[in-house]
Amino acid sequence: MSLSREQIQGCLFGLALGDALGAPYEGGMLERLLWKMIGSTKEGYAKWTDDTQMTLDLLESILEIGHLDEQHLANKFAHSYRWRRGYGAGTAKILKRIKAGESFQTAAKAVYPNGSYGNGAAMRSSVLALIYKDKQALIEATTKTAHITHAHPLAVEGALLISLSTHFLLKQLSPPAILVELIAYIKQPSLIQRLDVINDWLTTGYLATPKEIIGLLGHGMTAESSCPTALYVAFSHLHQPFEQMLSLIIQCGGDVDTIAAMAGTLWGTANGYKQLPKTIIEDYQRLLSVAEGVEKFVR
Ligand code: R7I
Ligand code: MG
Ligand code: MG
Repeated sequence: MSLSREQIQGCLFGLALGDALGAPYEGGMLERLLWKMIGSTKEGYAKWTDDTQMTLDLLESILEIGHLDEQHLANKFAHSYRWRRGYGAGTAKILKRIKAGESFQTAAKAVYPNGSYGNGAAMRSSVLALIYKDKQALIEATTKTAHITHAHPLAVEGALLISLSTHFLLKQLSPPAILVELIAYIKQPSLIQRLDVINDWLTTGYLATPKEIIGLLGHGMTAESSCPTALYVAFSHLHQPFEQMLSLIIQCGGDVDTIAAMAGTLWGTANGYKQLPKTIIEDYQRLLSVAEGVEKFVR
């Protein structure tokens, strides 16, 4: 089954909108104050952050050379790095090392010896499901691209949660069916435990409160404390307006831009571009042209 333009644009714009509209609410007082000063273009459009930048890098790298090449992608990530995009502290250091000529394999373990378990690989992984229709190929591509900056198994499995969920949403599986599929691939106990919580909430139709979401799933910058949260919020709001889902994410606080980017990309994939808010964000034309490039590439 070929992908529709609606699905491709929905996946990419759902992510960028979640990121740009969530960014003003990320972190504590200081981060919010800083984003107030630098978070919009001179025309007044909301800016997106590292989440969208790395997603664009990933797609543009593949479109440019016609396939996935980790070194090409690592260089692209490194050259796109700007502190103003709000990168995670460990990722910023890794990207500076790569730019200075260090191999990504050693740079990825230079900050945290087992590799980062942040959500930085997961936040850029959904779009891989647009490129790789075969599940096994998608798993390999997700794992490879995650390793460039996030070698820890929790970060890799967090990325798989997002890319595989996107894959199954493109196939129009229901959230409970997707959870069954995910549980078959995930090995990290802390992720399985959270998937079980989500399964309970979804199958009983219980709508968890922000306090329960924060307590049982999390709202942090690590993969385990944000990827399951994004899954739950998206899966419980697939038939609600995007704005309602965003409002719940903002109420949960914490890593708002990234949870909204991950939930947004799932929501946009399932519902399509036309259902997304009409808000114009930074570089709207660039996003449209990358989506068009993907459409041509996968046809
Ligand atoms: O994962 P990463 O790229 O961060 C992405 C987040 C998103 O919220 C973006 O929007 C941006 O704001 O940053 O960045 P990393 O620095 O790799 O990981 C994020 C955080 O997870 C780190 O700053 C650490 O607090 C924590 N972390 C770890 N802490 C201890 N030991 C990640 N890995 C480790 C670890 O091995
Ligand atoms: Mg960000
Ligand atoms: Mg974030």
